[in-house]
Amino acid sequence: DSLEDIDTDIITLPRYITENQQNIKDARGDFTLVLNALGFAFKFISQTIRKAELINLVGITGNTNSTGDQQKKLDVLGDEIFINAMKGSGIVKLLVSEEQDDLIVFKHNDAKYAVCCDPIDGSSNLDAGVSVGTIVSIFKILPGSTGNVRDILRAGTEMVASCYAMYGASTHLLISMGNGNGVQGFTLDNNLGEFILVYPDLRIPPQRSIYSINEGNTYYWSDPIKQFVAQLKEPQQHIDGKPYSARYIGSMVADIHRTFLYGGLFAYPADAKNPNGKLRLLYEAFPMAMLIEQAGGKAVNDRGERILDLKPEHIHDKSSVWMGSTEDVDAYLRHIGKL
Ligand code: P6P
Repeated sequence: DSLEDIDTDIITLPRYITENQQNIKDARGDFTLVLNALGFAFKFISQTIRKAELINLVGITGNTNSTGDQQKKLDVLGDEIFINAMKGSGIVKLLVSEEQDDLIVFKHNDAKYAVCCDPIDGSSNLDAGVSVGTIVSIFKILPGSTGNVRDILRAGTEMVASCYAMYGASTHLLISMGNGNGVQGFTLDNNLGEFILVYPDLRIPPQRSIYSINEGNTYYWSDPIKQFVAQLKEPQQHIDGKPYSARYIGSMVADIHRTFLYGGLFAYPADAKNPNGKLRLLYEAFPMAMLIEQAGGKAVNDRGERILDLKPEHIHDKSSVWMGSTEDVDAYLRHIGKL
């Protein structure tokens, strides 16, 4: 593009925080440190994934790397990157990771935040070149706490922020910096090494006839869920007279990202194999529910309870989820008599 087309007034993630710190709690210092550490972790994981994909391609030709060492599983790498970035921030007291059985408490004395994450969600899809992501929820530790499980076994409404990075053709970051601050969408400019604001105050469409669910589980669903999904396939008289369209990627970040941009309904119900659902509350359902709600959508479980009102008993607790455009989630709530 020609020189005069260059936008010289771009809003980077650090600039966004600085310009909006009056309504972002703690943004005068500590919170900014956490967000900068998150930004670094996402950039590092993004670069590692692209490098790993390249290595895999080399691997296919039968060459091995110089030392011939076994390439670490990418989700272990992503987890190490994330743990070191949070430890290095100096302001995160404890960390819950999908990859770690127990929570990790850092030695920092005046650290104030608890971070829960799925470092590379959907990693099983990587070899197929499907977009994967990192999902993060952030709590402030309780007053006087020295960092323990009580800081995060709380209702989702007590989160101070949530975000996800999606490693697709580009690396996208959607973030909610506290209740009422909406959702901001950034895209990583690899040359600058900065996340640039591209979707200020992102709003999810109120309705879209797209449903996103793994129908391979149909046999194991309860009858009300079987009936609800079956009727999505019939002409929708009250909307446009057409049936819903099916879109399922099997990588939560990719399915939710599409739901943000196009609208529709994403669901992972409980079934006979997963009686509490498959998705984890602290680092999948909670952060996505906060983002969806802050963008004007809805997020409930099979019983129609608001996800953010739930409270985990263990750090890896699961929940069923129905989330996305309000009118489509409401169709489910009406079906189960909750609306
Ligand atoms: P299924 C990926 O493993 C994951 O945790 C989410 O990213 C995704 O939404 C879900 O599981 C897919 O599960 O059973 O449909 O393959």
